[in-house]
Amino acid sequence: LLLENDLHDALANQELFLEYQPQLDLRTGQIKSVEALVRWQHPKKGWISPGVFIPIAEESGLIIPIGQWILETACQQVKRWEAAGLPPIKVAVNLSLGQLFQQNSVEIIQNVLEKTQLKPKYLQLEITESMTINIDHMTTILHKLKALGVTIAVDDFGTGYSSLSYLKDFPIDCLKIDRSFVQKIQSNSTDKALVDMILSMAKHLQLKVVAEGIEEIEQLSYLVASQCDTIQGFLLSKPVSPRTFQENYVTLH
Ligand code: G
Ligand code: G
Ligand code: MN
Ligand code: NA
Repeated sequence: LLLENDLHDALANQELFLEYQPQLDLRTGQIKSVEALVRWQHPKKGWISPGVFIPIAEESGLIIPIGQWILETACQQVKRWEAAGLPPIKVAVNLSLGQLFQQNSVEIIQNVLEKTQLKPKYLQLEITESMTINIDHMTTILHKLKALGVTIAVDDFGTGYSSLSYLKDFPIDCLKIDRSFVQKIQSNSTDKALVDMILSMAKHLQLKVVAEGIEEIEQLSYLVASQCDTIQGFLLSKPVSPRTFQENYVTLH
């Protein structure tokens, strides 16, 4: 409850900020996208993990203003990089269930795109399998979002307990293979089989795949050989500030 009170002030006090983790397009060898990740520098308690405060934000309803701020800041940042001379970068933003199921969620996202003047194709929204609890409602919302021109990714794919049948209903563009599978490609034959299965299924369903949590060169080599589309992980870069991304971008190309 104490942390909830602090979180309430965090937005106004500018204690929240975004970092961006680059994603490497394996076909072109270029950085064409980033994932936005929220951080909280608490004035007294120091760095607090989103793994801790996002659930608090979700339970308290603070995820609505915080989520809106995240979305707007991320879209604005892409425009800033563009103004600084970088080629177009797509930004992936994590959405919480409460954000998507709030009244007018689609209009709110549309307004952010209009306000920031970001072309919708440069925004990817990340949902999770846990959001499949109300398939009908979710399907309606996702189709409206797709109509705006944004793309949809399923985050942490394979870790939920949901049936795969939502893949028939949801207009999904991309699967993000959870890092728990990727990190054991070398050591665990079940994890390797699951990664192979996801890649094969995605190909048949014409979905893009982002493999997350790549930390070792062997994992990268395997994913290149398996024709995975995109990778994200500490091997390439940890999440960084907008300035660091911009400065390193030139070096990486
Ligand atoms: O960045 P890190 O690995 O510490 O993130 C921990 C968790 O917090 C992850 O599950 C991640 O999806 C979530 N998270 C990070 N940034 C955001 C955000 O902007 N919005 C939401 N809803 N979740 C986020
Ligand atoms: O749940 P979600 O996939 O949105 O969470 C992304 C989180 O994963 C980020 O907080 C980021 O810090 C973390 N992450 C990104 N790359 C790696 C990696 O290579 N290894 C580990 N352990 N974590 C990573
Ligand atoms: Mn994510
Ligand atoms: Na993930």
